[in-house]
Amino acid sequence: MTLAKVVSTKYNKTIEKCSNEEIYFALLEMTKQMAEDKVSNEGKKKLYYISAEFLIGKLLSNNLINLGIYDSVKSELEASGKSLAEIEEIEMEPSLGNGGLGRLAACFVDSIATLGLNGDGVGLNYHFGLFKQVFDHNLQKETPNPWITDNSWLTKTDITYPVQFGGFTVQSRLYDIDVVGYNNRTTKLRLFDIESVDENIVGDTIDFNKDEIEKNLTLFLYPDDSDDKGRLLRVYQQYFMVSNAARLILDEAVAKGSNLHDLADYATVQINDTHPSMVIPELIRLLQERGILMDEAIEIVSKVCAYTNHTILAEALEKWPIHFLDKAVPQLMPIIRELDNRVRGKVSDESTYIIKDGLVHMAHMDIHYGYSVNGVAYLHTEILKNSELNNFYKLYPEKFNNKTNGITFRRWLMSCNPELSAMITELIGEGWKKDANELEKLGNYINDDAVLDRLLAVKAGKKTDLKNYLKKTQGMDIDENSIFDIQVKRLHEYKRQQMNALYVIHKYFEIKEGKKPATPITVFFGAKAAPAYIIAKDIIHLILCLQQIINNDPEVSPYLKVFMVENYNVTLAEKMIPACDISEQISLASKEASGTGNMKFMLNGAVTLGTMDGANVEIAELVGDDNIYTFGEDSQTVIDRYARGDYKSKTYYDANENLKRAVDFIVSDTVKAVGCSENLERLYHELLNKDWFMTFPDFDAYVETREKAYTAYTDRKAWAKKMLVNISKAGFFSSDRTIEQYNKEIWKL
Ligand code: 26Q
Repeated sequence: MTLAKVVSTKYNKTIEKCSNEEIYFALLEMTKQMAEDKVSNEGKKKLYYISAEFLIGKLLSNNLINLGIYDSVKSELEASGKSLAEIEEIEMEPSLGNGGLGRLAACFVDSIATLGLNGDGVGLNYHFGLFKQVFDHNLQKETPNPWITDNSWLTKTDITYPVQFGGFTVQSRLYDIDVVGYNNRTTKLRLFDIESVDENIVGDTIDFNKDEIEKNLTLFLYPDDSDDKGRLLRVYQQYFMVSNAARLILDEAVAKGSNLHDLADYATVQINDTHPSMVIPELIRLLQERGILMDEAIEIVSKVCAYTNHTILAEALEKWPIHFLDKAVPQLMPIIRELDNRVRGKVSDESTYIIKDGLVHMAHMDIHYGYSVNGVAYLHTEILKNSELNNFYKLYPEKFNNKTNGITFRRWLMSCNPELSAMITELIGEGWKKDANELEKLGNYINDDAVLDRLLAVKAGKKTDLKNYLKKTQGMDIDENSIFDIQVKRLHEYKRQQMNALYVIHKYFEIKEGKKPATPITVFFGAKAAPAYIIAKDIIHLILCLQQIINNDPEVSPYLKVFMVENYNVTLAEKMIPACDISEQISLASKEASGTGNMKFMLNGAVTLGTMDGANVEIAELVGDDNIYTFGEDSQTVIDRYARGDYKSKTYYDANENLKRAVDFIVSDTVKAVGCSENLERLYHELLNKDWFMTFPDFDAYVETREKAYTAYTDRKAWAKKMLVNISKAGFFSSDRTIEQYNKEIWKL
C-alpha cells in the first residue's frame, strides 16, 4: 500500500494537492489498516497489564517505524513537497498519564507487542488527558486537554458490561488501540469508557461538577493529588476500570476453555501501582458469582495477581477511607473485610493489616494476596525489602523481586533521533534495533576521532532543531552554542527542581561578580505541578521569575539563560532529550524509585549529573565514574537522618554564605518586582524552616559537581567519549530486557 494510492482513493487527488490535515488522516487510516492486518499475539496464558495510566504520546511516527514504513513514507512525502514533521504536528497527543508510571506502561505494551508476548494493556479512555499547562504572570494555570478527534487511533468494539456502583449502574464500552510491535506482531491497549460521559460539563478550566458520576466517570485523568471529591471520583474510576478488566479476563479465559478453577493457567494480572488493586476483591466476587466458593476464589486470585510498587513516598501509597468504598462499591467491602480477617487470623504483625484506623491499605492487600511484589530499580527494591516493606518481606521473602525499569528504543531513539540512529546503524549495523546490547559495539570507536566528531555534529544538529522549535512554538531565543542543561519531569519537591533553581541563582551572582563561565549555559526546565500542590507551583513561579530576570539582564544573559518550557509532555520530551548535554537527575537519594527520563537522556548521548538514587545507581555502575557526575548524600545517610528526625535546614543556611545568598534572593526586591510576594515568601519559609527533601545538605556538592561537568564539557573530544560510552552502555535499559525479565520470572507466558 502506498500513501499516494490511499490518498487518491480517499480524496481523489495527489499528495501535492492535499492539506497536511488530509494527509494525516490518510496516514492514520493506512496505518490502522496495516496494524489490523498484522497477526496479533496469542497463546493459552495471557497477561493483563492493568494501569490507570498509559502515557502513549503521539502514535503516528512510532507506528510507521514499527510497521517498517517510516523511511518510505517520509521520502514519498518529501517527493511531493510535504514534511512528515509538519504532518506530525496535526496529531493531538493522548496525555493519558501523569508521568513516569504512565509512560512506563506505554513502553511496556510496545515491548510486549515486539517480543510477541500474549498480553494486553487495560485501562481507561479518559476524554481529557492530564491538564494543559499555561503560564500567566509567571504562574501555572491549568486548562482542559482534549485529544479525541472524529478520526483517532481508537476503534470502538462491541464489548460492553454493566458496572454496578452503590445506588446506580453504568454501561461500559470498550475501545481498542492497536499497539504495533517492531517488525513483528500487534497487541492491544484496551480502554474502557462509558457512553453517558458529557464533555459539555467542562468549561475553560478543569473545575467541573464532580457529583454526577454518570457524566464524568472517564472525563479526566486525575493529577496525582486531589480534594476529597476528586479522591472519591478516583475510587469510582478505579472500580470501573478493574470491574471491566476482571470481566474481560474471565470471559476471555472461558472462551479459551478455562473452567475458572484453572484461571491461573489462562491469565496473569500485573497491578501497576495500587491504582488497580480493587481487581483482587472484584475477581474474587465475580468468581463467587460464578459458583466458586470463597476459599478457592481467594486461592485462585492469589495465583493470578502480581503487584508493582513505584514509590516509597508514604503519602502516595493509597489508603481509602472505608466510607468511600462503602458508598462507591458496597459489594466489595465484605470481601475486603474477609481478606483482612484472614490476615489477622494468621499474622501477628498489625502493621501489615489491610484495614486500620478506618482506612483500607491497598498495597497491603496486594502483597498478602498477590504472588509477586516488585520494585522498579535495584536500590528501590532493596529499600522496599529492608525498610519500607520490611515487615512484609519478613512474611513473604519469596514474593519480592526487582525489575529495573526500561524504555522503548523505538520511540526514544529511532523515532525521536533518526540522525543518531542512522549513525549507529552505519557503525555497527542494524542488530541493535532488535538486541539493544549490541550498542556495546560502539565502544570500539572510543578512540576514533571521526566518529567522535560526527557524534558532536549530530548533537549540535539536534540542539539547533530544538532551538528552532522552541522559537517557533514558544518564542524563546536560545543560544545553540551554549551547554544545554535539562531537567524535565513532574514537579515534585523530592525531585528537587528547587535545588536546581538555587544553583541558577548562585550562578547569576557569580556572573554579576565577573566570574563568567567558559561556555555559556542554558538551563531548561519542563514540569507540570499537580493543581493543588501549592509549594510545587511556587517553585514553578520562582523559575519563571528567574527566567524573566536573567534572560533580560544584559550582563548575565550572554552567559546564562533559563527557560521553563510550557506544557511539558511526551511530544516536547522527544524534542528536548536528543538535544541535551547534561541530564539533571538530582532527586534526594532514596526517594526516586527509578526514574526513566535518566535512561532516555543517556541513550541520546547526554551525560548524567545526579544523585545515587533510583536507576542512577545502575547507570553509574554501567558507565563508570568518568562518564557520570554523581554527588550528594547516599540513601542510607538520608534514611538515617529521617529516622533521627533531627534535620534543621536553618543550620546549613547559617553556615553557608553562598547558599544563604541564593535563598535570600527568592524574597529580594529584584524577584518580587516580577513575582508575587505571597508565593515567594511561602517558598522561602518552606526552605528555611523545613526543606523536607534536604536540598541544603547537598547544595555545595551539587554546585561543585556541576562546575566540574561544565569544565569537562570544554574538552570537546573528551566529552564526546563520555557521550559515546553512555550510548553504548544504554542497552540494559531497553524495556525489551525488562519485559523479558517480567515474563521469565513473574508471568511465565
Ligand atoms: C494517587 C492517589 C490519588 C491520585 C493520584 C495518585 C497517583 C497518580 C500517579 C500516584 C502516583 C502516580 C504516579 C507515580 C509515578 O509516576 N511514579 C514513578 O514511576 C516511575 C516508573 O516506575 C518511576 O521511574 C519513578 O521513579 C516514579 O516516581
